[in-house]
Amino acid sequence: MRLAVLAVLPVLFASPALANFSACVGGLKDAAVKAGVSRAVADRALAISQPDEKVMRLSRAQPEFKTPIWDYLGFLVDEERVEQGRVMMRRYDNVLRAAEERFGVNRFVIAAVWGVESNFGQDAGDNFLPHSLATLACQGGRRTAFWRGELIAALKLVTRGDLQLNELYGSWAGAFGQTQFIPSTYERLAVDFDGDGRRDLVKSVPDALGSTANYLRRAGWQPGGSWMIEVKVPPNYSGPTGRKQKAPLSTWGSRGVVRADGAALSGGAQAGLLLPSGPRGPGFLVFKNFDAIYAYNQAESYALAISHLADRMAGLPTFRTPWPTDDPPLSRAQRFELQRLLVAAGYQIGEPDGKVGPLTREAIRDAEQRAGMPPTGRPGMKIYRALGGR
Ligand SMILES: [Ca+2]
Repeated sequence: MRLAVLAVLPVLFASPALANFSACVGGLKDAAVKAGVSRAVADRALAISQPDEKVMRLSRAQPEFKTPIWDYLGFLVDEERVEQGRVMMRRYDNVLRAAEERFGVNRFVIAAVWGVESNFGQDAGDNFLPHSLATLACQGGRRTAFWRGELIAALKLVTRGDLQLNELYGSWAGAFGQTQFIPSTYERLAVDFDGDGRRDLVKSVPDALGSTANYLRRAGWQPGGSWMIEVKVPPNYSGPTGRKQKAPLSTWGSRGVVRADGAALSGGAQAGLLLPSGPRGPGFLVFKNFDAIYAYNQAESYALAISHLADRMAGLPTFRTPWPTDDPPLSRAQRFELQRLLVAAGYQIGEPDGKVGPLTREAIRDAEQRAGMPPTGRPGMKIYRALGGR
């Protein structure tokens, strides 16, 4: 029984902070009710006496590792996802075509967003949103109002009947459902595409796909337009680059840029040039539709992944120009196998899950040194092979 008493002590010491947290949560409930959330929903959602430690840790973590673009893309656009995407596109062919018809957005791009955001609905996150968002809203800082707004938006979805409270599970930062919308985006842009009267982006694939198409259309998607083409630039190219530095394809042609297969560029379509790994790596001309994809997650690497996955599912090949690295990226299956090999070699990195975090990186660094390689911490092909991966 002594143990039980000891275990209570830290709670007693921390009680002023917990009292503040309870007061803050009480304030959130009142604000939610004032905004139209039912008292019953607010009370049930926010029956929480202390902040979620995991969410606090994740919200404060600084990215300790700059992921090379080829690792990022290797993870998101591997053969497994391309294959699975083709299967899912066949299964939901009618829905995807209907969404393409109604919103004008290319169905391969809609499916690619679905595939990257939730692995086609299989991995939408397991954090209970009201608790995550209350934790974030009550820890102070400049984004307090944002988190409070997202919490209230989430509870409104329940009050209105779009979702059940026990369906509000997602990422620690509030993105959830098959499209990983944050609640305010859900409120604004989700559509009921299966016609059952509810906007359910958690369980309804048609609602999720229709909502993704609606989002992209509202973000400026131009029906029938391209999103990205792979190109080559002259080896010493030093001209304009950047998504926003758009020029007609014919102008890019006059600057020495050609399609990746060597064909000339012509025509007046406006595009910007991305060289994510410099002039020696693959280059991309990106169009206004790429910007619509960019809006989904505010990152060019993300928009590249969606664009490329869409192209791959549509039957286009991998990039013609290789990335400028002699240590190619691993697929998800290979990352899983790499972790298994590290465990077999005695590293304590937990159960292999294919997700490369700090523990795995540290083990890779150590294994690299033991193999006489420079310690990078990257899950690349060299250390994979050195540990016996095939
Ligand atoms: Ca529905």
